[in-house]
Amino acid sequence: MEQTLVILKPGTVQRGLMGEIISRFEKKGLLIKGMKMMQLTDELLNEHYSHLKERSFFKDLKNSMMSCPVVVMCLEGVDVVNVVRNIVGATNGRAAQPGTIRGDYSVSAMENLVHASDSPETAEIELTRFFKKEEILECNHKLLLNIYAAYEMVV
Ligand code: IDP
Ligand code: MG
Repeated sequence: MEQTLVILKPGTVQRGLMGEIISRFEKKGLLIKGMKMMQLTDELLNEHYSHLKERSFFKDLKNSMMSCPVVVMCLEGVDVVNVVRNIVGATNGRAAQPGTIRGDYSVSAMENLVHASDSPETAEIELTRFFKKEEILECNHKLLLNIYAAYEMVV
């Protein structure tokens, strides 16, 4: 089944929104396969945000992401990359739809609370970047009974 990386950014941790945001993913029916707190480094962020290195806000973005520990999560589900991007909403919190995490809790383009992988290919690379193999745990897919129809689950 597909997996994706979510990062609860420093803004989420500092504003006491970790529980609220984790709860949205749980209530949707997504499996949490890995979760830990960590302090991000300049080196890791140069890699993670390499697509933004020419942008004027790159240094500010890295400083923000290093301003306190973050929570990294591995979520699993059918088509989970798209499902999570829809729950998270558009990049700029001011433009994100109400009902999405960014639409409900952010008024900023940078301080938008959550990172979520943007494709299954990126998700694989990003999960390897933030988790050791043994930190992503097995769990019984019987937990998904009545969350998906049997024919939807390609385990
Ligand atoms: P995404 O997080 O929605 O996938 P990306 O374009 O991958 O958006 O950008 C990564 C992060 O860089 C964003 O989540 C946001 O924190 C920051 N960012 C992106 N565009 C801007 C901008 O125009 N101004 C300030 N920060 C930005
Ligand atoms: Mg992105």
